[in-house]
Amino acid sequence: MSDGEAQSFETRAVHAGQPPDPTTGAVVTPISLATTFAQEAVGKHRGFEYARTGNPTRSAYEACVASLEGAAHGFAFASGMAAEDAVVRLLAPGDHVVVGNDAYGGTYRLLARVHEPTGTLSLSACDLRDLAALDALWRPETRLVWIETPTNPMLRVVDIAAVAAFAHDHGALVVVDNTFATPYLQQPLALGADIVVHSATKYLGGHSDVVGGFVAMNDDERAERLGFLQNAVGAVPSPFDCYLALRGVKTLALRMERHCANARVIAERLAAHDAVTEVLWPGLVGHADHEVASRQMRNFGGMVSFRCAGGEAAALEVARATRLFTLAESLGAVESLIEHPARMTHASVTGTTLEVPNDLLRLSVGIEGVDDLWRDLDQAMRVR
Ligand code: P1T
Repeated sequence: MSDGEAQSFETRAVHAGQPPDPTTGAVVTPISLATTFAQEAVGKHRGFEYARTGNPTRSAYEACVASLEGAAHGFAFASGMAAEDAVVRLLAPGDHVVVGNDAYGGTYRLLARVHEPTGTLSLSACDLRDLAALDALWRPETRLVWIETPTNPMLRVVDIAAVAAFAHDHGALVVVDNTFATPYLQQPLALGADIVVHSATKYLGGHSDVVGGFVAMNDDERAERLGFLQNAVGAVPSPFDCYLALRGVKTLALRMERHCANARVIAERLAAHDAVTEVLWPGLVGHADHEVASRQMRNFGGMVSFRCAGGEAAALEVARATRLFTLAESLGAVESLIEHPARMTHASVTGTTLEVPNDLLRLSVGIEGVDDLWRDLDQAMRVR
């Protein structure tokens, strides 16, 4: 390979930020537990001083995920919410934020119930697929548009390039929560977004064994401020968390391929099932945002939501009756999960414009054998 030639996503996932350990030759990035690092003279050190500020395991992980997002800078956090909170702290008091009206309940809660009451920001929500709606609630002090795409849990797809063009024309930044798509399926910075956030707890980690968050961006000045906030506020992940997340990221491309393939089969079979009134998966040709998704994503992801004939009671019964699909919050790991957003992950948005239908079930389709997964869902939908 010639020097300037870009390495593939798969190669960077395995190698970016992870050369063999210079001391021992270990091919796996060591879990570096030291909280402090010796200095030869005051201020003379090898890049690390104190582990909240920087840690070698975290640096490797940050370099790897930044590379996967096509970002110059990456910052790891103790959770997705901590990552989001750090981004919100980039705002000045009185700034106006627009968030999509379908987003993770915790994101809305952070914006509306933590930051808005203290005056950090004022908040509006709208369907970000509708630029006229965005225009209608735009204010002179609008500084940030918060996109989640695909959305949680309705699997709507927002046109990142279109919203970024609008926001930039009007002097605002664009954040994309890339948790559902992952950098393997979608590259928000290349599409014009300014900042990418992740719940690394999901596909990046990929194995339901680490809670984490991530922020990636290109702008040097903004990155310096974000790095300051990461250190000053201190919601950093442990070295072991960083090791687990980095280990997960190595197989991201392989896992996403299988998640997407399994999700396609499940979505198509659900669409043909008489206990189901609507299937929400952007890969279906009939999905309202299929065209945008085909343009901005490599594939359509492993999350499938569907609405049950028979309303909430039927949905709760299906959620109770699956065996292989574990009834649990979260998503994005190798094992399949099912949940009822209205009562579980999105209970905090009940009564707001982000409320979700109560006959909706959300599947995180794992990497198991797809026929086993289908048999499980099919038997659960028969138990009525
Ligand atoms: O749970 P945490 O790592 O703090 O990440 C929060 C978060 C941020 N963004 C999106 C799109 C998310 O889905 C989440 C967390 N979501 C769930 C726990 C869930 O089951 O939907």
